[in-house]
Amino acid sequence: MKKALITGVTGQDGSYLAEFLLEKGYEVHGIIRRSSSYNQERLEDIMSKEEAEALKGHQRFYLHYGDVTDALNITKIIGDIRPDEIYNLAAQSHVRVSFDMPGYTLDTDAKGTLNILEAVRILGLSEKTKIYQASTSELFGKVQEVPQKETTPFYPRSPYGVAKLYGFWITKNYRESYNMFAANGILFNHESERRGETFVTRKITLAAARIAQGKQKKLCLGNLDSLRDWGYAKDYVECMWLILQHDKPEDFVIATGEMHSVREFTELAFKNAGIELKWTGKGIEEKGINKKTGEVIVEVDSKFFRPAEVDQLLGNPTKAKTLLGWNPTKTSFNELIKKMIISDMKKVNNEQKIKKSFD
Ligand code: NAP
Ligand code: F7E
Repeated sequence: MKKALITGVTGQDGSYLAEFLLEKGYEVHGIIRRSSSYNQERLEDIMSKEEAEALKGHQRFYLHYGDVTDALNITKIIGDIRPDEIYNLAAQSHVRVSFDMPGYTLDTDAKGTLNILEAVRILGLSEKTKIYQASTSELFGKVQEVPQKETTPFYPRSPYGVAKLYGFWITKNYRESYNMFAANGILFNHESERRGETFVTRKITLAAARIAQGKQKKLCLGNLDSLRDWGYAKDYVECMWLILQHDKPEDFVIATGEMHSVREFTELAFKNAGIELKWTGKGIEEKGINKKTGEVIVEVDSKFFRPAEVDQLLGNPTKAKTLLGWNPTKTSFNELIKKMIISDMKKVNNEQKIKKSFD
């Protein structure tokens, strides 16, 4: 049985990847941070299935306390497990927050990656353990070419992007220096029902569901003109695995090849929640109005603007399609929004029920 170790297992991608690898028959180990509040919500499906399996003596999912900034702890965990594959997904992954916490973002996203590579090397696991590094389209930042592919020069625009740039190059450097199977997936934005609530897509789908159910009056957003290549997270974790199954370690752009604006995402999300929007005004004065009621339900607030913005991202997934046989458009843009809205409509509805039972 192959063993995989996932850092960032409590996150959006980590939880989907753990499910995917368990389905493939792996023994899966995840690193979780000690927290004063509950942080395993996204793992609940796995945990309930695993509880039953553990009772039958078939446990295949294990959690370990750790933090990628703690090199000793990471080395101990890797040494104990001796995994066949490591997926390094742990990160301070919020671009806006990286401007507020550049030092912490550096420690986790850059030094954390080094800690994993170095642990594998000093433990003598370089020939056994393959490493996947969660690189990002934020490396392209102020884009030097449209669409972006594996050879497009990088120009990161945030402390997050710059820290991830180190992660990218140190992964490549360990591959070239020590002959390790270490590969970067340069993933463009990918979203889902499990997306963190402060990323723009989830912020929009949750607000649309709340506004549709009369639980919120207004949604305030930043740059509506921003353009992103948005895919579905569940499709993207398959690619992480495919990258490590390829016959040699290489870096891959993972994207849909389609680009949409934040405005377009907002419009479609509200439409799926049963509200038709019309736009008036320009720039900071732009507003989204409920066509039926005339109420202003979307506004622009400059507090969501970034010190430096990435205006547009569009990936070219040809290499992944050709060499890995990956299908970038398994879930369309419309389907992605529909899935998120259906899930958030249910969530908001349940919130009401839960609240009522306490009244
Ligand atoms: P996410 O939901 O924010 O999850 C991040 C995970 O990292 C969480 O499990 C978090 O733990 C953990 N973490 C944070 N700091 C840590 C530390 N110091 N030590 C150990 N664990 C730590 O992110 P995601 O969307 O799943 O993304 C997964 C990875 O892909 C990240 O590296 C991200 O930068 C990268 N990426 C994401 C996208 C995207 O569009 N989603 C695109 C390209 C690249 P807690 O739950 O305890 O906070
Ligand atoms: O912003 C604009 C914002 O925070 C997308 C991370 O997973 O993908 C993600 O980074 C765009 C930006 O994601 C709001 O200015 C407008 O242009 O959802 P986001 P991101 O910054 O693209 C990359 C690939 C990663 O690697 C990261 O880990 O939307 N925007 N209004 C807003 N963004 C937010 N968050 N909130 C707003 O109100």
